[in-house]
Amino acid sequence: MKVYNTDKGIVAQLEEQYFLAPAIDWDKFVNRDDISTNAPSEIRGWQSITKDVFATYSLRPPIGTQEVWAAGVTYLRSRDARMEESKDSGGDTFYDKVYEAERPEIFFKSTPHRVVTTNNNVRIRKDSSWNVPEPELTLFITSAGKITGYTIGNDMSSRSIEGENPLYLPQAKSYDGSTSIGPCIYFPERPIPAETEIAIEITRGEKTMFVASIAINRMKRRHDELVGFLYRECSFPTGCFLMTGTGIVPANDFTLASGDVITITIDHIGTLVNTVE
Ligand code: DO4
Ligand code: MG
Repeated sequence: MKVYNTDKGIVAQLEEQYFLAPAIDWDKFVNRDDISTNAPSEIRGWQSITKDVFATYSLRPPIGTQEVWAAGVTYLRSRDARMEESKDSGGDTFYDKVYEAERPEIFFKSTPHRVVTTNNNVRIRKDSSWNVPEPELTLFITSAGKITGYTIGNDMSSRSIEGENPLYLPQAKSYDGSTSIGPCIYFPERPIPAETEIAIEITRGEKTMFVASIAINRMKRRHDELVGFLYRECSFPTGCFLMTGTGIVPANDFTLASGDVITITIDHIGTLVNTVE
């Protein structure tokens, strides 16, 4: 089951059928541990709409009042890229330590008002010279701490600010237009398969500037391990989102430019497309 937030209300997709609920509260609907098993029978009582009608709706970020958090240095490629970018500041040693440590890196990424979705613009900071997207499988976790859903996340990042000093991480990561999630939340009956692939393409005009993919089983940490740390001393009354870190970082000579189109696809979930403002 996939659930979309639209200008007309919540749309649920069951296989190839679409159903609209104009007046259901997003937070209440998504924050339930039994959503994948019990919601489909309720949804079949909603208003049935065609795929063509759904295509005329405007998608909103699939978020209500939830916070977005992010895990970092969960893949080897991320560890190596951060070590390179921060070696002049002496910050490189933090990254190999956190990759091996019991406690993962988890940071606050975004309040809902900073979140955009597919077909919206993402932003790069005006005071940053080196910028990349980070394509990340993103978990939806209920207030009870159960991972029930998955979406696609783009953890837009300033490598120049983060590389200057690891203490600048919040400025490198959290700013208007730095967070894209969507296009839907995918609520499967079983956890997403370990072989699930994340793929990214960055185009500039007609030219493909970067293309890469990675399977989520290349991640060093388990999803429940990350959630366990996040929920240790934080409560989330309506659930929350957790980006699980990137395994894809472009080479050091690449930086995003205004007009670039970032396309991220994750098996089973769909495609998230954003243009850099
Ligand atoms: O430590 C810096 C951020 C790491 C990150 O965002 C990632 O690995 O995805
Ligand atoms: Mg990241």
